Amino acid sequence: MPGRKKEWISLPLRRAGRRTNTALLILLAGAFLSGWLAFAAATPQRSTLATVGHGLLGLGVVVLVPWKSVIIRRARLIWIASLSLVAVIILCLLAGLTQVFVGYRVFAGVSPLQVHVGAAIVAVPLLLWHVLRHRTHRPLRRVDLSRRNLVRTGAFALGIGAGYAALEGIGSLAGLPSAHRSSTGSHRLDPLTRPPTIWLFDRVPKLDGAHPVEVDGVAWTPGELSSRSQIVPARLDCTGGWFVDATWNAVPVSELIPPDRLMSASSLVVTSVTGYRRRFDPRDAGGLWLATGCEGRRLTPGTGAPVRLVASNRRGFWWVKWVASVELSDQPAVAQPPFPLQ
Ligand SMILES: Nc1nc2c(c(=O)[nH]1)N[C@H]1C(S)=C(S)[C@@H](COP(=O)(O)O)O[C@H]1N2
Ligand SMILES: [Mo]
Repeated sequence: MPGRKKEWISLPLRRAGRRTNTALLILLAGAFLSGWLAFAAATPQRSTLATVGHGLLGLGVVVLVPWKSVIIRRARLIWIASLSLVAVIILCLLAGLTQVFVGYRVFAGVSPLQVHVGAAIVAVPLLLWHVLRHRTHRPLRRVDLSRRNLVRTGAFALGIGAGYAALEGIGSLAGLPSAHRSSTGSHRLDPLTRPPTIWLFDRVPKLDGAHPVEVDGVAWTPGELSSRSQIVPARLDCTGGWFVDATWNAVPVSELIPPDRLMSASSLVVTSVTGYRRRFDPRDAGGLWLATGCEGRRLTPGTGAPVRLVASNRRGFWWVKWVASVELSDQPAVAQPPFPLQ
């Protein structure tokens, strides 16, 4: 009996209401925060945790779509800003799913992950406005902590976990790119053909191949660095959604600075000729290298020639290209914006 079946499906949806909205608000805030953390985390291990959490929270938003649709259909008045919010969140979810299941592709100059992040940033003011508009609604009530509601919340969380596992399973059975992504969610590219990546507004500078690098007051030519270099395998994992495993021809920074000077500093600042810079904890100097080559070839102008930083265990934006100087500083390593601003 089709009528009955419809009733059976719509029964749980009748509960759509305040708790759906509260759950969505928590999920969206959590997704934004975990996405931010996944990028900001200094090491891949931490960003893996944040990435998995981010996926679960995002899936939670998808699961609530039927309930939220009921609420939207019931509304007497819908503001354009609220409709825009819906559109932007749908775009954000689709771009995120594309990134995971289709892989790293650039469509019309932008990657799915750039669309995902851009949509999330646009969603913030719209969501704030939407929440302020409806501020008379109390998001939480005592009944939310009733046993029955806690069980429902637990079932919801389990459902999301099961959905996540199912999607991963389908991805690997179907051999989709999701099955081969790294634990940070990035897809593999070829180290020799990857296109050069600019963080935000930086530019590839015109540099002489002999441009020296000043390390703690001592000038080194690329030739001198190259003659002291070793072969170092390291993964460059860009927050743009791709990674390369490559061997780098590089000199450990810790070999160029006396250990006692290094250890008495509060941080180590690596600055590009363009002004782009990152500040590191001196205890992490063992993972920092000055590279003049990649896969046995000299660096190309776009990928940091003549000298770029290899920051093993750090996401791509820490790998300063076109290094001008490596300096010791008495400011702590946290004294910098979490992300470069150029
Ligand atoms: N000076 C400078 N260094 C930079 C960047 C930049 O824009 N300017 N981009 C960073 C980012 S986001 C990444 S992922 C890597 C990319 O290195 P590649 O172009 O060699 O692949 O360089 C990093 N180093
Ligand atoms: Mo990056």
